[in-house]
Amino acid sequence: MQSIMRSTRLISSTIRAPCSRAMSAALEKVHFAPIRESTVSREMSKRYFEDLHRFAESDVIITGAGSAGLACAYELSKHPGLKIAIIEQSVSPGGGAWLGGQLFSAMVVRKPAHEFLIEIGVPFEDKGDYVVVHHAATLTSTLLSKVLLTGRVTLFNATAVEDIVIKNGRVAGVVTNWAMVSRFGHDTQSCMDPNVLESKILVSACGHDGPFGASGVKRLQSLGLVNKLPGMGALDMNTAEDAIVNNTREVVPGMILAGMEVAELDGSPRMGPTFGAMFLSGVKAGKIAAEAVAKYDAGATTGDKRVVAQVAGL
Ligand code: AHZ
Repeated sequence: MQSIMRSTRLISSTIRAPCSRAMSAALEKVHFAPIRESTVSREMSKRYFEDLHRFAESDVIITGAGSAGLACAYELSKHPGLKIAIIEQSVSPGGGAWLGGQLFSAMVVRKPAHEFLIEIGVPFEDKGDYVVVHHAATLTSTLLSKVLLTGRVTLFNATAVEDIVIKNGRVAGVVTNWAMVSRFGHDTQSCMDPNVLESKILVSACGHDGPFGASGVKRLQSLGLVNKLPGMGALDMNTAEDAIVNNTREVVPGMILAGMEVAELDGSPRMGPTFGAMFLSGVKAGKIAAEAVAKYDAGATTGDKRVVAQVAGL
């Protein structure tokens, strides 16, 4: 009851004010201010390339803007000094969080993850042990706007992470390409060299196995940095969510896993259409990442000789 009241208050507080006088006047006879086509082009490309230039050295890079990656970015955006970039292969960030299960619109979130919804201001219906967000899109659109409007997180969408950088015994960045090139380009041209972004910490939140999914842990396996990659186990909601959050961790120096990639690596069960673990895993990954950057900046971070040896095939 309390939460329904809370959600009613939230909805009524977002009801739009009537059209301003200036807007009403502008609509009477529309005539846009003039602009040159080249100006539009320069405004876009200048900003994009300034961002790329800036994030060539980042504090934290997050691969994947699904529910876990976005929750991680939200947590990290609380740290004003951090340079945070999200790399998302799809044009539309949000991963699987635009809908609940089987393309139904409601999203079920088990407690205690409802605390995340309260923190970001998403209304829900309280059902006792769990809560229901009437349309998953309210969660994803709210989370995205919270993350991007801080100005502390930059999103590179339509860009895929193709590989990781390993230097001095730790993960030190990502190798990227336009997603269209990663997906369709490599077989059509002899050379499609990528770009590189360095980072102090990488959070891999690529979701479970699929066309791009689980690409972080799959690369760790091909480099011999994890022994086995069992893939997520069969569905069991009651064990899956605890396991993913509790096992969210730095798996290799410099690289933290969040969301379903944790289950891919551990072989722990999937949870299907309940999203609480994704939020809490993302938040936990954000906290681990912020601490790891502070350690890195204090010069207290060391690499692992075994990582270097493994990658070099020694
Ligand atoms: O496009 C992917 C998606 O938006 C993106 N991504 C994956 N590989 C990438 C790469 N470069 C750039 N190499 C990449 N982007 O990562 C995002 C993953 O989001 P997701 O929603 O698929 O994963 P999640 O772990 O955040 O949330 C999983 C939600 C699921 S799956 C599931 C089940 O199957 O049981 N249950 C839940 C709640």
